[in-house]
Amino acid sequence: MRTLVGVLSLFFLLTAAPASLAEDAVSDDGSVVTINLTGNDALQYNVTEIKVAAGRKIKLTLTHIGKGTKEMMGHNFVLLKSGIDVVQFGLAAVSARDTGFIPEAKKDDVLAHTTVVGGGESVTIEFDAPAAGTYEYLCSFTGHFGTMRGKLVVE
Ligand SMILES: [Cu+2]
Repeated sequence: MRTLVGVLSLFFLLTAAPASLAEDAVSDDGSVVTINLTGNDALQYNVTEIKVAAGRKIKLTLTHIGKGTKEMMGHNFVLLKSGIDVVQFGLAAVSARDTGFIPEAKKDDVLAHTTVVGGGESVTIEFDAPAAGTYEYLCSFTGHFGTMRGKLVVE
């Protein structure tokens, strides 16, 4: 019986952890929304849906919590304008290494973006929340958009 309780509490601990981490990742003080986004060596962001109230300033920090180098396993955060296709952007970004994986021809599709970081590094950007709507974000490093993407919902 004791073992069963132990197993169950471990189970709850494991299943509860990601959700609480995701909640901790976003905080709103009434004027500024602080977002602590992470990327790891398994091509994952910690949060794939972020809800923000309209009119806020957004302070976003992207931290690479893995060990991969910027050259091999770099991560960034690219927020696209509403209606821009993540896959098309991601494919175009493959050949845009020299410009931080922001393709010159598609830079008008971007609302905000960070530079590329490697393992252990972080970068912070600030921008105004766009108008109410849903906006997609991705890591535009070669091939990462398959798993490293999410939605910013402004309400
Ligand atoms: Cu990445």
